[in-house]
Amino acid sequence: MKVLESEIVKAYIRMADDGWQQGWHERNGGNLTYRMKNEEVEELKENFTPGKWQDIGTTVPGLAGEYFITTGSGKFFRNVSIKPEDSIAIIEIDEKGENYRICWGLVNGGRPTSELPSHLMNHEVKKRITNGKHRVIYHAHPVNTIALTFVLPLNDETFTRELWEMATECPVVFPDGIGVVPWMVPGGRDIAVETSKLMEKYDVAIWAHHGMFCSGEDFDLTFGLMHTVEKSAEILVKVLSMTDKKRQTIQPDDFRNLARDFKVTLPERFLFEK
Ligand code: 2HA
Ligand code: ZN
Repeated sequence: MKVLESEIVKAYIRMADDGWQQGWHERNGGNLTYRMKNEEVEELKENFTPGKWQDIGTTVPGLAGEYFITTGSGKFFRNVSIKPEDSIAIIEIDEKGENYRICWGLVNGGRPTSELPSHLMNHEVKKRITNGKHRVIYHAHPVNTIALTFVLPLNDETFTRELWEMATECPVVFPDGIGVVPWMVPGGRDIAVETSKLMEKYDVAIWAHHGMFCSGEDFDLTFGLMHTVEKSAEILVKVLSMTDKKRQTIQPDDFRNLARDFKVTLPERFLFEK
């Protein structure tokens, strides 16, 4: 089967385009990676022309032998649906988890996303703790979430609680909460280590003054998670633009009642009295 005819590649391209249409991917902002299933690799393998092994920039032994679909470094989400062969790639990880090679795509040259270390370290954590269920890591630059990193204290408790309060569905969609990484230089191993530590606990990590990372089982759930967090952030930006004091909001006991009826566990550390 041709790569661009496969359902999983079509779904990947659709998600990239959805992100572009949301306004989360100015220029070359953001990146998307998907850990392929064996059967998806098998059906496309006849198209692969593996290039040279290259250093990942970190070590991910838990991902040895895995294949990923990834956006290219410096490529624009705007172009993914129009010229996918130029914008995205399928890469293979070596047996030690130290190197990758391009098997398909990036036909005009280039490398996988500049955030490959963060993506792969997040995938390694999520593959382990979800028994392989999570396959998608998504990084975008959504405006309202970024705006909040200039006004809220940069800690997990504040971001989780404030965003939970903005929409009743939020604690059900991200019951484990949200992690926050202080400003760091992007692209390297250090920020990847900090982000992957948060991914041990959460499916969402916010990078201060930069953007957001989400992890999920499939494209719908991961896109939906980013969308829900960003919409909640938009409501909070509007509320804070009107007043610094909410007249009424969802209270800790309301969250406990919601948790009981919706059968989710909400950690008590987010249900503090204010
Ligand atoms: O340009 O978003 O974090 C891609 C990025 C870097
Ligand atoms: Zn970014």
